[in-house]
Amino acid sequence: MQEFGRQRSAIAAGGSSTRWIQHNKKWVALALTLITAATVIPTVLLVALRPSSPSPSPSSKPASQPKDHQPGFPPSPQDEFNNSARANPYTPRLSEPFPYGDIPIRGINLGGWLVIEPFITPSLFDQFSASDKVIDEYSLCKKLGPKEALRQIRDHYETFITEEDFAKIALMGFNHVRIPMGHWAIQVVEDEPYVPHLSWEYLLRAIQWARKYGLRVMVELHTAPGSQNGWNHSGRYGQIGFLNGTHGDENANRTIKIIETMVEFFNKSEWRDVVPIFGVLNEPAIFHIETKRVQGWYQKSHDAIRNITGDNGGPYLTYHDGFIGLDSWNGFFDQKHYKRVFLETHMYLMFDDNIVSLPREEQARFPCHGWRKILKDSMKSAAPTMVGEFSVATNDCGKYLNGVGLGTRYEKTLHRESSVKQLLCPTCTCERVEDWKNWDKNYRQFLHSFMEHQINSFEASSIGWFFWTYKTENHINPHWDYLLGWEQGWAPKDANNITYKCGN
Ligand SMILES: *[C@@H]1O[C@H](CO)[C@@H](O)[C@H](O)[C@H]1NC(C)=O
Ligand SMILES: *[C@@H]1O[C@H](CO)[C@@H](O)[C@H](O)[C@H]1NC(C)=O
Ligand SMILES: *[C@@H]1O[C@H](CO)[C@@H](O)[C@H](O)[C@H]1NC(C)=O
Ligand SMILES: *[C@@H]1O[C@H](CO)[C@@H](O)[C@H](O)[C@H]1NC(C)=O
Ligand SMILES: *[C@@H]1O[C@H](CO)[C@@H](O)[C@H](O)[C@H]1NC(C)=O
Ligand SMILES: *[C@@H]1O[C@H](CO)[C@@H](O)[C@H](O)[C@H]1NC(C)=O
Ligand SMILES: CC(=O)N[C@H]1CO[C@H](CO)[C@@H](O)[C@@H]1O
Repeated sequence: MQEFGRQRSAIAAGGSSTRWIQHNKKWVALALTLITAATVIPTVLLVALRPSSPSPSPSSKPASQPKDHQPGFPPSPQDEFNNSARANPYTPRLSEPFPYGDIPIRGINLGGWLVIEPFITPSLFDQFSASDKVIDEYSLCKKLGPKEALRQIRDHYETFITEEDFAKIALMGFNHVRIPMGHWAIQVVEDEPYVPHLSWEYLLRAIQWARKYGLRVMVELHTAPGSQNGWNHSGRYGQIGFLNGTHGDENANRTIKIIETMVEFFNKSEWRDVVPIFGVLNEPAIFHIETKRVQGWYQKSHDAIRNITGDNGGPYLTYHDGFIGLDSWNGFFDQKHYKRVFLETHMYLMFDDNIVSLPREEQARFPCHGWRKILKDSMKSAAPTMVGEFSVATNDCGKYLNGVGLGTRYEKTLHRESSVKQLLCPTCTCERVEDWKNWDKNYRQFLHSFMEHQINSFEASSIGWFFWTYKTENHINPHWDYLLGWEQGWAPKDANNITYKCGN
């Protein structure tokens, strides 16, 4: 269904955005313990990760921390690891176990924050012209150089998501937040230009905010060294270098080391309750890599993680279906060996030509039968299954979704290897479809029903869902922007209380 996966990216031109949000006035009052948690622990970890390092030095601060950096960690008056908060009355306190399978995961992705995507924050890419070929986080950092990349990316981390957003996310009725991470949070090699380590500090800051509002966090590795899918959101667009090519095995081994470091950190009692799920690797493009090799790597990474946490400890692990169809995983996750593992899938309608051209009424109800059935089958025959990403897009018109100059499936102008397509429908046009201010009542109602039918269907047939994504810069891609939908009324005011249900 989603076999072409997401291919989002951008070249852009003109303009830039400055967002200053006053949110860190209270930072001065912070206890040293917090700074220890957020700075020294990762430093120790990062130092410890280096195989040659004889003894970690807890006093060294990461070089990436500039003098004027003012961490806006949430003030926690008594105990910075206080897990007594709950997100809402339907959700157990963080200190209690979350009953996966009984209470659905109701989650939101923080896309485009600690892993940058042109599709979500075009302004970072708008400073260049197409000829600069700045197309992903790799080329962005390389073009800017270490000093300027650090400045711009720190500014982005600092402003794009703040404590206010976590307060809002709790208010919206969510119980989980999925946070995509780049491998550069832990480690960069040789000539990789990514800003190292800094995103780890912001991740911990975010987890502390989540803790304050009773939200559980799924930390998720969105990029592998070498790239696991060749898409812009893997950090680097182009060839797949994970389990493929000359350095394929080396990159795969490195990815396991990075995962081990992350999991070992979150295995500690201070973090365990607020990070109950770990996404091992986002969207490996298994249709381009040998299935057996990826499955072998899934097993190896699983065993390495459980070697650290024990079979019954540590976070739940999610493994992505790799676009080969959920039923390809039937029998793979043998319950004796794979304890506490979820199969993750991403449900996008607009990458499938056949569904894109259905009438709206049928699109809105599609999740109720098509997706519901394959999820139910997967729950029965593969593993507890989770929808890690979905949106309300019904076409691929979104700005830079496929990449500038690449066209769209919707208008039948997308350039890709797979030959000429039939015109999808006589009236399919991308013109003004993203102009949300002019969407009429009927279209808004369609979006509302499409959104809630998905939610209802996922809850009836899987262990839960995460919308992709919380926000896009200046609502540039409105079908992907939950915050906009929440403000405008096509996302539920309270995710625990929806209006449109599938019926039976
Ligand atoms: C923990 O947080 C709760 C609110 O979530 C608060 O009522 C309680 O006083 C806090 N306990 C400590 C020891 O800080
Ligand atoms: C796999 O690696 C080879 C060698 O580096 C490369 O030519 C090929 O394009 C890669 N495959 C994909 C799908 O990126
Ligand atoms: C990757 O790790 C395995 C052990 O799990 C080892 O046998 C293999 O030689 C390593 N490959 C590379 C290229 O480092
Ligand atoms: C588990 O840990 C032991 C001891 O540290 C090590 O020898 C073994 O190779 C590890 N197994 C995996 C799958 O990482
Ligand atoms: C991880 O946590 C479990 C308890 O949940 C514990 O048994 C195990 O020793 C921990 N692993 C490490 C490396 O600390
Ligand atoms: C659910 O939402 C409806 C309006 O859509 C409202 O009337 C009702 O009070 C809400 N129920 C709860 C439990 O919040
Ligand atoms: C800016 C841009 O479009 N970058 C790349 C993102 O990915 C697409 C394909 O998925 C490439 O063609 C683009 O060049």
